[in-house]
Amino acid sequence: MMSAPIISLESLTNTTSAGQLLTIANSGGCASSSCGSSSTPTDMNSATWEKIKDHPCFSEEAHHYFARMHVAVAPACNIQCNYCNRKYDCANESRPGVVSEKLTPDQALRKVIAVANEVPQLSVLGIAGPGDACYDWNKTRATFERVAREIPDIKLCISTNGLALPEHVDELVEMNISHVTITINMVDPEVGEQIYPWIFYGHRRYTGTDAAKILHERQMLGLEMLSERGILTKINSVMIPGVNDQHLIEVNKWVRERGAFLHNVMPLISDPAHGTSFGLNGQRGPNALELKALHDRLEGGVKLMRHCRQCRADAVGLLGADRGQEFTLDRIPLEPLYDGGKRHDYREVVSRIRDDHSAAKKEAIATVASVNIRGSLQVAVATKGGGRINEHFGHAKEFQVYEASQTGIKFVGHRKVEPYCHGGLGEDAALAGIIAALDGIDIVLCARIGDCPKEKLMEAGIRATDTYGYEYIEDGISALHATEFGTVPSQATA
Ligand code: CLF
Ligand code: SF4
Repeated sequence: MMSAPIISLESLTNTTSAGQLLTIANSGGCASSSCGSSSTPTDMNSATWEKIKDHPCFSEEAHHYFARMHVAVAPACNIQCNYCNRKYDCANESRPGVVSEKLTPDQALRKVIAVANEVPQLSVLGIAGPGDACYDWNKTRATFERVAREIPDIKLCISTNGLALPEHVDELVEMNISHVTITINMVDPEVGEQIYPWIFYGHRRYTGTDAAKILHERQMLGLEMLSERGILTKINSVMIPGVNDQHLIEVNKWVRERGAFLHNVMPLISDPAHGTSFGLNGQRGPNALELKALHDRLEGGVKLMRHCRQCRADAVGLLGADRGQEFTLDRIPLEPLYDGGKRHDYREVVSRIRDDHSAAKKEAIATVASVNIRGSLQVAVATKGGGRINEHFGHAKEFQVYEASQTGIKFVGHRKVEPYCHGGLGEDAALAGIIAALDGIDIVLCARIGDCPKEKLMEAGIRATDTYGYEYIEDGISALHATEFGTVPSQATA
């Protein structure tokens, strides 16, 4: 597959001049005139594609190009989850054990403007804890109203446990909040009582199965109301081995019947140091292979989200590369004025690159699917965005995992790691962690890798190559697949 000249994400996002951005785009040679998207995928209507094409969570493809930011404005919560310690962020959407910077609605507006001026990929503002965005509704509403007035094209997104959702659904529609996430961990109150010790509802505290039953009914009602009104709903479920892991198959069926758009099954992250009930009583989370096995069993139900990064409640940037610490209140201007120039120019650029990427991806997937060979290849890719194999092995903070098989090329997840390189030197301890994180991977694709880590990976049974550096991910995997399965002479893994 011939693809456009290589354009790194850095060259797009670190370039300050709009003219430079457009020059880069024009060098791509793609003649698309559509703005901000590649064409509608065949399995989706155009109205739905319009809603998700630049939402990095609702579209796996979009997460290569577009960024979200969260503002932590709604800290009050109306339930207790056994995986949550209220000192930290809401673990229904965010990474446990993290304390995010809490903001007033006015501070949030200031921060959103500062980020929008500096991060051209920004497309979505989310409120995702700590606390519950629907329960602490006045702060959620005040924040979204302020931001929508200043930056009308930003998508608004909330995450909720669902208990207080039904009473706000009509306001969500009026406020043009286009994407909602409900965390649903059970549809059976007997499973629910193992996850939720209490809820606070109608001025009363409930415990046991009574609490779980009310929560379940409110979650289902909220989901049905959102579906009736055409709001796209993602369901988050925390996979808790021995508690709800098998049960999530039932959850998937229930939410499918009620119109959910996406199901995001995330691993429980359980650590005694976080002081949660599960952490303290030894409840473990699933490993990467257990999570993948459950994802595979759920295929065929509600479309699965496999690219969630369980990000912070004050995260900023592309999903795999949090820039939140660059935009704390002490680092942003006191009264920034919104300038949409960079975001506009970035979208122009992406529309061209993305169409080229989309065509390359389609052809690569068809090529792999046409090879009549059983078995699959598990490939870990080092990327920093733009859909390319463009990160050095030693700099990678995560690897994106793809499976190449007779069904084509499928994104199946990611593995977080401590980078191998520190101050230009490789660290053996970090490499041991990376090798452990890459359990089950056949081969690593990256932009560059030195002989030393490559040999140590090989000793652990994991091959690595930079042969396909800077190619589109799917192009690289397709070429590798052909090499591995003998349709072209070997070149990649020597
Ligand atoms: Fe934020 Fe969530 Fe909206 Fe995305 S995150 S509120 S839907 S804008 Fe995304 Fe982060 Fe996963 Fe959430 S990767 S934790 S799914
Ligand atoms: Fe914690 Fe979120 Fe659960 Fe509330 S909904 S208890 S903030 S994890």
